[in-house]
Amino acid sequence: MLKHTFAVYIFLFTTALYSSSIEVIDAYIRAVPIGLPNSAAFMKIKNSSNKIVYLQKVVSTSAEKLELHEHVMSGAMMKMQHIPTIEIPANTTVELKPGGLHVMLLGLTKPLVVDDFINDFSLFFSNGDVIQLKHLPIKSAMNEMKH
Ligand SMILES: [Cu+2]
Repeated sequence: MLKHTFAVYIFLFTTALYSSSIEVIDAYIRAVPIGLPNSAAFMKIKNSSNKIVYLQKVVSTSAEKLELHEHVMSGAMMKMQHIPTIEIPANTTVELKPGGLHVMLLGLTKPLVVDDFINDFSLFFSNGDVIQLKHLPIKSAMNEMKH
């Protein structure tokens, strides 16, 4: 009985110790027709800590290169631009969405087919958090219109 209680205590302690202040919600990758080299990933990133956190790096075997991008106005045209980090202010949720911030996938290594999944997609944050998405859905760009 004593042993049992001790095990529960250890479990609670480690859970509290490693509980993350960063949460990734509603993440998906945009499906693209076969032959197109690039795509993008979108999601909401929630920072429930009292400190600013930066998304610094994304690693996945689904593309040769992954970059953090934003959209900026260039004259009358929207243009994508590579940025070093994505800032997640304290106690704020930042949305990566079409026409805004996104994770750019350059040089796709496999077809991105609707209803399929990407099984490795890791996000590295400045506070040391690493979020590994193992079931990242691939969705049609048409779904984006519904929002
Ligand atoms: Cu881009």
